[in-house]
Amino acid sequence: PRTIYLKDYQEPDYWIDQTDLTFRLGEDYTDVTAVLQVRLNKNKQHEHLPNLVLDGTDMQLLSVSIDNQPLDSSLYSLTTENLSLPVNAEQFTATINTRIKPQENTSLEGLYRSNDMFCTQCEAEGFRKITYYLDRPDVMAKFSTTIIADPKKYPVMLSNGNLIADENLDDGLRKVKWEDPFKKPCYLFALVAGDLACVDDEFITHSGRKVALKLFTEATNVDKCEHALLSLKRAMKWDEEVYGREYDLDIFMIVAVDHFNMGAMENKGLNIFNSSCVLAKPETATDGTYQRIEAIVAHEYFHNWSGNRVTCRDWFQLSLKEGFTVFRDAEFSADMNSRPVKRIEDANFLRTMQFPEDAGPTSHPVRPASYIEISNFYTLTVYEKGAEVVRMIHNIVGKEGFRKGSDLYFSRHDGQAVTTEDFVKAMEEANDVDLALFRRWYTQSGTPVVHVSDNYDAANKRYTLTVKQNCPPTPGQAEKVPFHIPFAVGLIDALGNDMPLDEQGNTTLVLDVKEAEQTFTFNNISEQPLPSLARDFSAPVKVEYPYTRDQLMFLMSHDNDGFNRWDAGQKLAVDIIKELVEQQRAGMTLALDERLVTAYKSLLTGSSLDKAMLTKMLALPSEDYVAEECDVIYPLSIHVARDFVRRTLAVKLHKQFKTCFDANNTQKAYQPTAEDIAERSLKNICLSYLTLADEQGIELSWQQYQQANNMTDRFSALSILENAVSVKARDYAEQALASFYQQWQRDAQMIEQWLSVQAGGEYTDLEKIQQLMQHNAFDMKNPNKVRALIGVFANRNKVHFHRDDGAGYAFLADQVLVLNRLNPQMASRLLTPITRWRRYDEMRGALMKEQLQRIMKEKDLSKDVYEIVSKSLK
Ligand code: BAL
Ligand code: ZN
Repeated sequence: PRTIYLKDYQEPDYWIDQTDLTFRLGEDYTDVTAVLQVRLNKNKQHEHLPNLVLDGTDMQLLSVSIDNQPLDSSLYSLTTENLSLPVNAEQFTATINTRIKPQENTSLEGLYRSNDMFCTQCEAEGFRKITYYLDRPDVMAKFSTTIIADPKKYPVMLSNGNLIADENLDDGLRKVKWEDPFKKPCYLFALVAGDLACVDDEFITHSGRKVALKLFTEATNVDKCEHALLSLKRAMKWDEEVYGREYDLDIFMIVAVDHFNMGAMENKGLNIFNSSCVLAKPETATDGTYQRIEAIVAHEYFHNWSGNRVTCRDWFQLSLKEGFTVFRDAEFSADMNSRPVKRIEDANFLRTMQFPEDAGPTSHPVRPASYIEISNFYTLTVYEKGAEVVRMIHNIVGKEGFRKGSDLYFSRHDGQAVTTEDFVKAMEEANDVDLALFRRWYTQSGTPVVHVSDNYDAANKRYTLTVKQNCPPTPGQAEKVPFHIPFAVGLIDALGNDMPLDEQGNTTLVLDVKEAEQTFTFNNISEQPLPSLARDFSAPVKVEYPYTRDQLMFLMSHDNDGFNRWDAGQKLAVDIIKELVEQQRAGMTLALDERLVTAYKSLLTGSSLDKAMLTKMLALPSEDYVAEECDVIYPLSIHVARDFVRRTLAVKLHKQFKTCFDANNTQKAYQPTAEDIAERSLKNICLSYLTLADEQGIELSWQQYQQANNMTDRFSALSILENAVSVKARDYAEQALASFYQQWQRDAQMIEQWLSVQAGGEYTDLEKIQQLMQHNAFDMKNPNKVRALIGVFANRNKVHFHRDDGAGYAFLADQVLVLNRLNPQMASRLLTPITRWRRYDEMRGALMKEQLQRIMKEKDLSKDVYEIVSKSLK
């Protein structure tokens, strides 16, 4: 397969100004007519008129004409990837008729079927499975879409923009026409047709325009639309207030689809959502689902400006829209919920999931320099690290400066396809700052490590921090130059108070770290302070400072920065769990440092933290995060060590957990408000500890499972029981799973939950997973089901996936090979856990590598899988 390089980017030879599409949707095949108004790109030098080379795969070409003159097949050339047409005018109309088979399209790219409906997914390169086209984001055209179909089967027929015609044809078919007044790249095209119910709402924009909001779903789900519509209206208002961005069409539609590779897609005026990211009601959705929906609905809506009105020049610029939009949705969620808790969740996710990506074989910069398959670059680096890079700019220029920069960016580039460089330039020019060094965040991969040492000169009341940065080598980048790191620090005195750091009395200063080594001096520091470093996770870096365990306990109860207060607890717990891992590996009896018990006890009894924050503080670092902090990963030892800590805390602090549980077990009517979500999460974390302690805890969980008035409590209880060890708990878990299935078997999202709670269950072995794959509930062609069963097993079920004989890895490789043919995007994503083989103990590493080598031998490997496997073996 061919590698595509950013350095080779060139403008296209032709532009397309207008694209008129007609779809005849049929049960066996669909015919597509594309009428393209094509114009020579005069920005480029041409000695003669080049051929028009269009992208297209997996379809049958029926006919082509240029300016209404049919073109004989001897005059054009056709390969499996391109159609090349001769050109003899600078402007012309190309009409292309193709036939496609959405019914057979299991890749879920292009036009495909989900249950009984037609739907599309065109980003990044799915449009080329619909018709021959210049399938690249810098070609922006105005689109119209005509859909002709049987109105009995497909009473709802949607596309981008406004409905401008609707007529019944003589042959019993119906024809509708949609027109999108905004020019767009083809990746934002969408079509939906099906028997769908609609829930209506409206939003009045800041300038007084009425926008019709419509959420389409299967009729059985109309009672699950309220939260998404509420979230949408909040997002529309927030974007007006915070960014001055008003919605631009008179209609905004969302469609829920069961078969979807991603979470959702921001097609202009017609967002398509994975049903699991949009549908919710209290009986079936957990608090986590409610919050995810709020964030994703907002994310897709925000793309209308950051992505659609201003789009990407090429796919190397993906983070231009994704990093920026993730930053926007994170700020929205922070405003709607608890800001420090949102920050903790995002930073924790980045450190646990993106740091390993950045240190692994597929590590790449936020703006990659090359790819084989662009679908492989919808990564945590492009999205989440990209958002951190935007956040750092926000931190450097401040809130108002950032708004000036975004205003300039949107006004300067409205209607254009641009680059991350254009974004940085707008921020720079609007604020008169120099971001020259800062740009390295876009081009260098890897996670910088910041080593901090300090010195206190009591005689001169002077405190110095010496900051050294380095970034480990990553594929293709052996040597790095220093990053510009906004490094927020505070100094804490012996009583736990923040010390003033400058004449204005500021207690947090953002240090501009730009060199490999720098020393910062603080004057008038009256006593030896304890530093609080990278406050609010001010940069996506690892910070090394030799805190003692006692100092970490002090920070846990005194740091004024919410993120660092939480992180002190994480550091303490990681340190202790790593010590236990060593004890376990040496065959010693495990002994827990009592200080962790003391720290947890004071959290449960003496702290003034709000409930959301307290819940975060009570959660131990995940096994994945501990693994990320280990030089060599021994997954089973980590599991045993962490489990030992949980059990010990559960027994020693039983009384405190019970008191906290009772205080928060208020049995209110369900509401997904931030306050109630926090209360439930605190109650349920206490319940998980209580269940570890004794049989009474197990009874309490069983009782909660049966009596809960909402899915958050019910599912927490189920998940706790599913992972509890006693005979009684196993019995309750069996009963709960059976009744859960009985009750919810017709609800797709519930079945995904049912599969995932089992897949991650400590007592679900590989054989049970294989049985579940044969269950009616499972469907290899549905990505949500694949993620829920196989994905959760490989990523979360450490005990059974990493079993000594390597059968877990072989199983995963088998599934990747099946999906390689059905849905390559899913196949390559599923591979992730074994691509990190170098991080594991020698035995496991070798077993994982063996499976990668086996996959590599497969004859018809998709570009998606080939790219990931070949990079992992390099
Ligand atoms: N653009 C793909 C889905 C998303 O990031 O919104
Ligand atoms: Zn996005």
